Amino acid sequence: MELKNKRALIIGSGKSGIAAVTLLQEAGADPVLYDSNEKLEVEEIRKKITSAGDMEIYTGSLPEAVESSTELLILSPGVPVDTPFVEGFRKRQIPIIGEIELGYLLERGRVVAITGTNGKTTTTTLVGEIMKAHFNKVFVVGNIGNPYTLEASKTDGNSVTVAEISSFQLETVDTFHPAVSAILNITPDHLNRHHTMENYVAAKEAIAGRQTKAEVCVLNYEDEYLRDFAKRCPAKVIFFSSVQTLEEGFYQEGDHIYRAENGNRKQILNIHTDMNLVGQCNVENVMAALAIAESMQVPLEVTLAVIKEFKAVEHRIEYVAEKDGVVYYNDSKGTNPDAAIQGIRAMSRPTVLIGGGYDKGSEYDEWIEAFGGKVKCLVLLGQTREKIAECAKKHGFTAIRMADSFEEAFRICTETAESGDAVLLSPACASWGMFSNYEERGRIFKEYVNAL
Ligand code: UMA
Repeated sequence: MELKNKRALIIGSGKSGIAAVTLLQEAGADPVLYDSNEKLEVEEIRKKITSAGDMEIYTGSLPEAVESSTELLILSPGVPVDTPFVEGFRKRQIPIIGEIELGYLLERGRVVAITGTNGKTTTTTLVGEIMKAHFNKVFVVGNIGNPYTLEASKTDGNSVTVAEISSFQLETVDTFHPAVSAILNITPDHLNRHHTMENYVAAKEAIAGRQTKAEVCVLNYEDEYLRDFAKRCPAKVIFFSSVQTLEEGFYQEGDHIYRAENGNRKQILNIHTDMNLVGQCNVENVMAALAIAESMQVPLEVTLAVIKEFKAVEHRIEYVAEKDGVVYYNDSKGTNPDAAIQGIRAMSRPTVLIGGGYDKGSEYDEWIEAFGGKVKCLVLLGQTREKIAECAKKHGFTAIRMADSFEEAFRICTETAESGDAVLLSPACASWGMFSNYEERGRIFKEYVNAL
């Protein structure tokens, strides 16, 4: 796609939108930035863009003349693709792309792309470290918080880009074509945005949409959606499984991960002595990373050395501190029930759990069932607190306390937890509405803990 002289309208003035401005300017396009939030000040947004000059920036409503002169629409990940506003552009056949596609237009090297409902950030970070140990020029981008558009123009024939990609971002890809892709798992999430599970699954599958049999797509054998997708996946599939022995692929058996290939099996690592990461979800993330690294021809000893050193990512079942015999864990990244199930499973002590937040249309039954006698008190807050409380009572769990603020929730935890217990922030909900993002929620939690 030619960007030169194109009048490109960027929707959203968050991280993604701001980064898109610079890329478009460098490519010779004429970017216009728009944010539908009327409370935002144009001049405040301008300050965030070093090269803004007198470029057009609008908030609240968009002048008709800007809409009609737009030749390319760039959506931030948080902008739903089916709003009447976006539909208007689609009807006029204006190309609509997102951050990942825009970055990819300038990509010169090889791309590894990782998606999945859970484990994306850990796997992307780990794969990024592995690639950095073997290749000279590596970029880690995408949903992880570093927009692709910030790095894409620095890529070259020898570089490797490792991209964490959300379902939101996959709705707006077109020519995006990774050398290696991975879908870690698919469980219900973001259904308020995608409306149906079919749409959500289709968005995830788009990661491999342009791949060929000469390229690799890494899939979780234990995920029914993904086992089904393997039948029609255009790339060569490498499976991993934490449950059963595979004839081909990576699998966990007992305390070890094995690689089975062409009738041979090789022991790769011990999940206790060769890994710092804990929990079944992390064994899966490591297997996906092993498959990706192998597909990128990284020597196994390089990959194993990185895995051995790798520690948990911030906000993902992160140990914070022990205070008066109570251990505090920050799992703010547990933004949906499935991720939060992994959080609770990783606890080995009686746990006071903070849950609730923004309503993404999730169901909480499986999460509550996963408490398994381990949760001594569930402290609820946010938009979803009543819905979760009702669900918990339906499952016979009544040790619930309601909090009107995060601070109050934390105070209830400190009053309830006794020496030998754990306090876990793993809310099963997004942070939006109370915080700007899950990172802020996690940081504040850690501040409260450290202030004890
Ligand atoms: N906005 C509009 N119109 C709309 C909707 C939003 O103008 O219809 C404006 C808002 O007023 C706001 C701006 O868009 O000012 C926000 O854009 P955004 O929500 O896309 O946020 P960014 O700061 O650009 O961050 C995005 C991703 N955010 C989302 O997907 C919601 C970040 O993922 C990502 O790190 C960043 O781009 C760089 O790629 C965050 C996330 O929560 C971590 N992701 C979800 C998840 O992991 O579950 C998918």
